[in-house]
Amino acid sequence: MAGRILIIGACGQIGTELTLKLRELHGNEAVVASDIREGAEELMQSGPFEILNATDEQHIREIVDRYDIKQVYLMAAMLSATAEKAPMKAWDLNMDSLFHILNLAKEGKIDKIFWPSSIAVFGPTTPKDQTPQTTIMEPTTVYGISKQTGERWCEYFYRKFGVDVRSIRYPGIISYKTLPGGGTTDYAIEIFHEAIKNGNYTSFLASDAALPMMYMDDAIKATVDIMEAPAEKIKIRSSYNLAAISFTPEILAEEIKKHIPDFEINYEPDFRQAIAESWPSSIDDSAAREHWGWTHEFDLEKMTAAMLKGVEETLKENASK
Ligand code: AKB
Repeated sequence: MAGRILIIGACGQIGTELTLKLRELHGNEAVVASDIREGAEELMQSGPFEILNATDEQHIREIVDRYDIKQVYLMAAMLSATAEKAPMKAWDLNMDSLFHILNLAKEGKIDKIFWPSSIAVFGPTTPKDQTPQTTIMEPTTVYGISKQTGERWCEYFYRKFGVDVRSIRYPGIISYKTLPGGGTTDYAIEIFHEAIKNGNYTSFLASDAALPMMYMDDAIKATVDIMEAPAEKIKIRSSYNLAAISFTPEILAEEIKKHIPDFEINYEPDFRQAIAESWPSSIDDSAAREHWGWTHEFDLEKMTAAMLKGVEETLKENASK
């Protein structure tokens, strides 16, 4: 089969669901999953899989040749909280992997790239509410610095070499199939697991830490939509602001209480609170809506109901294994 898709970081929180969606859309054999370790059973069994370190340029090139890869989704990255503990490792992973893929496209070996950026590109000097697409960006985390730098390089490769690279600034992504690893927004997933298992949760963010968030189904839809849009509609080649819901731990806890009335939340903010405070509370994503027709489906109520159902089913399935 000619012109396959490669997902690097396919076993992560977003990579897993993205791979399954792309296999549903393009056929199992057309989508090659890869990661540094094996992942969920459904992903491993539904199509081709390769163990791949995203910083290993030669191995990436070998896989691109062997499978005749024409599109790459580069989902491997070290997220905000983990990156603060290993700054140079995070920088190497987040930047080297991007350069390997940008260079493959520059050489004409691949046609299209998806590379995720994040709300972490913003910093304490950025306007916090309805953060505009173009504004002050002075990120204070290693992860944010790597994503902002990546955005500049994506735009540079587009302008200079015509590389078709597309990107969105993901907010915190909420899902139940695969756990996230090392993000500041992860509390919004942990809370559902703890609410169902124990009826209480201790949040590592303060009660009023408002952050932009999105349910996984919307994030996957945005990713597929931006990649399928005609090239002329993608007018921003750094990265698009993307938004759906914004809430605080307290507001989320109130929503969960509508389903689990005895649920209790406590607050013990740790180093991740400072990261959250440096990020926007809400995002203006009108450019994505105007340019390539982005719309979201899940509000706080719909997301909470879907998460409680999904986490409960997953916990039951795991218990019966
Ligand atoms: C993180 O918290 O690091 C990520 C992100 C917002 O990019 N979820």
